[in-house]
Amino acid sequence: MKHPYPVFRTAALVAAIALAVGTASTTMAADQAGKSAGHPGTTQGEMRYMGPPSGVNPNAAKRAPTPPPMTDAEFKEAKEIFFQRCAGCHGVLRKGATGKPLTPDITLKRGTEYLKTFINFGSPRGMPNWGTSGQLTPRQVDLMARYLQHEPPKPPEFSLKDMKATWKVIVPPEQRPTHQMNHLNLKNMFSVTLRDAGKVALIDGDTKKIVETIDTGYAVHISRLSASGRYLLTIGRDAKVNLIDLWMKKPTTVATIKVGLEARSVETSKYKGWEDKYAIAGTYWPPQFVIMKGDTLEPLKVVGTRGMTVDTQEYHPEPRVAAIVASHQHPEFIVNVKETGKVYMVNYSDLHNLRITEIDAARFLHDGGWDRTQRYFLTAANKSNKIAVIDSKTDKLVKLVNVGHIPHPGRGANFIDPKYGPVWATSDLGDDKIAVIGTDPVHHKRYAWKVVRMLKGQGGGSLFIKTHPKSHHLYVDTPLNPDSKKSQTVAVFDIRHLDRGYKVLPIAKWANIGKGPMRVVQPEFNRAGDEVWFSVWNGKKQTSAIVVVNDKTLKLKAVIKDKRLVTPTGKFNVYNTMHDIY
Ligand code: DHE
Repeated sequence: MKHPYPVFRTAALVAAIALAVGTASTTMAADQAGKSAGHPGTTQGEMRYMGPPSGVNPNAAKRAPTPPPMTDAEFKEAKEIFFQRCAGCHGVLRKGATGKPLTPDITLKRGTEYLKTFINFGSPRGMPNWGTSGQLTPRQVDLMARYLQHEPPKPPEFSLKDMKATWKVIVPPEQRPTHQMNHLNLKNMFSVTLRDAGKVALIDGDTKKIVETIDTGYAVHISRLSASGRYLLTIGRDAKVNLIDLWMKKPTTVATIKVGLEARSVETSKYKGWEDKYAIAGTYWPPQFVIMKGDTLEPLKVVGTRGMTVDTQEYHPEPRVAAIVASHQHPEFIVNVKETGKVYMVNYSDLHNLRITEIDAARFLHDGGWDRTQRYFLTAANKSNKIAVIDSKTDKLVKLVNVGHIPHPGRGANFIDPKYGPVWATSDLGDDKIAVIGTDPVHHKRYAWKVVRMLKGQGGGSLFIKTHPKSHHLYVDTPLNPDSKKSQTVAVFDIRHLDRGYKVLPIAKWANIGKGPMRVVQPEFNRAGDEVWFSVWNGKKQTSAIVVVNDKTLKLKAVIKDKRLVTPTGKFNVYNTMHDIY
């Protein structure tokens, strides 16, 4: 056979001669002794088996060009700036996420001066103007331009063993109550993220009083409820999971674990027969998810998400785990793998023979929620400007629906459109649009999985949209809009008359908490569906509040103020979160 590369021909020839002519007796003796003459500790048999030349042409493996020099102190400073400000968009390994890839094969070709200009002035495609905005000094801009031409330093992996080393069962299941030991109306309890305090507040939805604040991971991202409603799970940005038992006399953390270095999502098993059995947490770093025991958080199975992208089918080393939901159709978790654009249907019925159905959706999967039948999962591929519709019964992609610029639904909003029947809606981060998508392929087939209306809201910078089966209002926040008139108010549409536009509710003004960069964020209904809660998210040292609006009258009902309410953001009503009502 003709060997592709001359160097290998020579090597193969030498090896063949050595094998054929070589000192047979020495070889045999060495083999019998289990040793190799030339490679101590390895038998000739192993040498022959494992040592043939590689098929990779050495010319294809290039020596990396030399990046501009940096001192250790400069490298350390640049690394800190990168992880604080840039990793969220460009990824820890700079392979590209919502921001462009910035690996040395690209940046070295651009060079220091080009990169400095980019960092200084930003770009119309979303790169902030770090220099001219004054957020980075000219010295730091130069530092970052040089840093980006070096190989990205890689944070450590986090294995099952690492997780186990952090795992604590504070109250073992056998020492926990067998029924609810407190008199709280748990179904109307709210778990509220106190972002910069590293806590959640449990707020009684009836009395509007804080029942408890509980220490959690750093900047808890979301709370989820177990199917029975007994356990509340939180996940910190630092990937710490808290399992809180709401049945204890005083709701308390009964187990904790750290599942990685950075995370955003946690969920528990909800399929019939599997309620509360498993928990799952997804991490941004390392890119993986772990399935744990539902009542102790014992880590059982870790699965990496590195792999090929759905479109160009190239390897991505850092596909972060975004939203996770529990299927109601099968014993499955539905896991959004962000940068590769895949939705994993992870069947947890047999963890030793794990079955994952990999669905190709679109890149940059982020958040999403169920349609009203809880069969179809609608999830935003945010920078692809699409909503992917997943059929959790057949485990197939139904449709990729084009919507506005950077859809950001949270879990979205389900309602009955007077003209188009059952629909689900998302607002956008990047424009003022609200896409209303038909979700009923049985009775409203011609509208199913189509944008049936494109409403116009107050503006871009929307993060969350919400309604409730008992409400005829659709609330749309705009906390990231640069205009405080929009970031401090909320738009509300009357679902019966969507073409009439929206009313604006002055939520921050109603809170009456004085000054600060107040942002009104994330509407959440109470259990009855007759009031809606908004966070007025202020600076860490300033007063924040929660404003409760009467959904029928759209009038102010209550303002929750308490010095413990530090930077409230997400709110999760126990009943609605348990039952996926939104
Ligand atoms: Fe979130 C949900 C990621 C910034 C408040 N956020 C989610 C989910 C993901 C995510 C993947 C879905 C989880 C799920 O359903 O399993 N969020 C990210 C980010 O990567 C991002 C853009 C930047 C970051 O560094 O974290 C980000 N998020 C924010 C905020 O700044 C918010 C407004 C305030 C905060 O507390 O940090 C914020 N994210 C929320 C909330 C939800 C959420 C309240 C759940 C909404 C819901 O109704 O389900």
